Amino acid sequence: MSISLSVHSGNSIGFKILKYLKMKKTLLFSVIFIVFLSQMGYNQQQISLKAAYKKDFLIGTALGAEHIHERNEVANHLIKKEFNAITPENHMKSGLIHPEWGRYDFDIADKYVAYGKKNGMYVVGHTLVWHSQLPKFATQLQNVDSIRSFMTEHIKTVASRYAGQINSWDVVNEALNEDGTMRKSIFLKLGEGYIKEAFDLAAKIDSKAELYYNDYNIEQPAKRKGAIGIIKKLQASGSKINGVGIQGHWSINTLNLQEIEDAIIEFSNLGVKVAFTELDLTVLPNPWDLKGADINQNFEGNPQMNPYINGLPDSVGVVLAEKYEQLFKLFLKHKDKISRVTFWGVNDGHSWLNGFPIRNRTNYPLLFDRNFQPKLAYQSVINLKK
Ligand code: 9MR
Repeated sequence: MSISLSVHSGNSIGFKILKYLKMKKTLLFSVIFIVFLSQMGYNQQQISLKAAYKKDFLIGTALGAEHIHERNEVANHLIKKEFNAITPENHMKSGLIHPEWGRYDFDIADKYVAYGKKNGMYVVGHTLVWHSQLPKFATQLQNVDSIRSFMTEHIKTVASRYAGQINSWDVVNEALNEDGTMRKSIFLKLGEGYIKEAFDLAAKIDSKAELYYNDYNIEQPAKRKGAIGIIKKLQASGSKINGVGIQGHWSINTLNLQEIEDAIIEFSNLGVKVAFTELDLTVLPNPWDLKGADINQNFEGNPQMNPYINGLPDSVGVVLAEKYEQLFKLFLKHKDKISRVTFWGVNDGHSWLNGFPIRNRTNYPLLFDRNFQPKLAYQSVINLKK
């Protein structure tokens, strides 16, 4: 700024103007400096889960219809900033995508796949064969031929529609009982070989997609043994299986790191990748943790079972952060075996755990709160990489 004023005395008008302009100049520099500082702060916030863990494994989230439709700008920004992998929480399940025999509703699934592609994300297909969330007509099928034709037509139609666009399919979901035996689902009426049939068909239709077996509690020894059996049988018969998905629906009260580590090692020893596909940590009491509680008892509305309706106490937030830190430390220790860690939901408000196993509760199982703000648990996961 050039100032050309003749200054005659300290009290002259010219001097006052000069003083004023100098003040303005100082003010301008101060403003520039503050903007610079806040820009630095903003840049620091550019840290994200996906950037922090870039060299280790993918970091994913499950998307509901509201996210796929990009209805909430804040949620949308957060998803793109933090995650590089996505799973459709519900909209590729047969009950939604295949509501009637021969009729498919691909609308939201198409948008989901397009969203992943547009944002350069790893796109998971969830799931081709699952006993739950079946369309009503499928639950009524009785004879083996119609069950087989439902399963094969479903896989053919859905997998071929997205062939080349899905990075990995959860081909079969939750085929096991807790003791490691096969779950008596409608698919088991086809014999245990239905798993091989499903994997082989998926491999034939979409040769590019990685194929996973996905289940919960398979870190626990008995069920893990069952999952190892499934993987070994597929491998022995020449089927393609790339990975196993340990869902990771755990609790801050009962998290068992030793079992998780044993499972990572044992699955990886079979030559398959290990993914944590549906991670969340409930902070609420579970009916089955209460000795003597009747599981069929209706706990809805019971304040003892829903203690944090007005917010998560700091002390519990700290425990949640510690548990997440321990888990991610373990994941990092075995990063050579782990392909992806996906959270089951974007933020606490969205989590299925607000409605299960007791309806209408206020749970806090994820890294982002109901206002999409990172929690202490987020910091603890990020800090491991600093
Ligand atoms: O989070 C999903 C919830 O919105 C659905 O109501 C529920 C229906 O069974 O499925 C939930 O997701 C499940 C996932 O697809 C498979 N593993 C267990 C998940 C939690 O139930």
